[in-house]
Amino acid sequence: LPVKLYGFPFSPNTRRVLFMLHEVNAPHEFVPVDLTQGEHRTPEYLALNPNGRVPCLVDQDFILWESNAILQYLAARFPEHHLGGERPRERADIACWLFLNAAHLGPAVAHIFAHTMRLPEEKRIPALVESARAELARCFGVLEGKLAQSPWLAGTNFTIADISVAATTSVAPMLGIDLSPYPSLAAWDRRVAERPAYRKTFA
Ligand SMILES: N[C@@H](CCC(=O)N[C@@H](CS)C(=O)NCC(=O)O)C(=O)O
Repeated sequence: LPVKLYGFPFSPNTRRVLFMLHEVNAPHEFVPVDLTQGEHRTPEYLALNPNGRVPCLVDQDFILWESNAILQYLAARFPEHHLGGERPRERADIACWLFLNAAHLGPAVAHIFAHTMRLPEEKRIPALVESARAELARCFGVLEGKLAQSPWLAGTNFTIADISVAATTSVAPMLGIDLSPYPSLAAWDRRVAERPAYRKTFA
């Protein structure tokens, strides 16, 4: 049976999971949740994801939210694609990038988006944008350091670490964020974007 992905097409957190579903060729059904209409706050949706955010994955009787947890689940469910790491240290390295993304990079991007585009002008807080930009620059420096040494975040193999972080960096152009001061990161971003699964996701 196909898995169901509840999500909003323009959300990077949703796209992270769509990218993964395409990578592993998982039969899936996309169920749109329109954030602009508050569909993520309906009782029906909150019964699936009490945290009221997208995405949410439903695999028959199993419900899972938090996009990075979903990536780990799909990597384990489709092990033949080797996207979740094999050995304990490789898995731990991958988790490190997933957490960096969930805790630092993703929220910084979300703050910039909210306080430059999404919120009405009177609710925007410029100081938040400034600190989010500083946080993003710091994280980009960390990513640059790693990607100057290896082609992918977890080393020699493309993994869910790359899928996760690339979904976040994909919104950089829309937010006017330039990756070119980070040449290895920019080259990695282009490398990820050449993957057929990425093209399907971001078409
Ligand atoms: N850490 C969560 C973040 C999910 C998230 O914040 N999703 C946004 C869309 S990109 C959302 O649902 N926003 C609706 C809201 O905050 O009300 C994940 O990785 O799944």
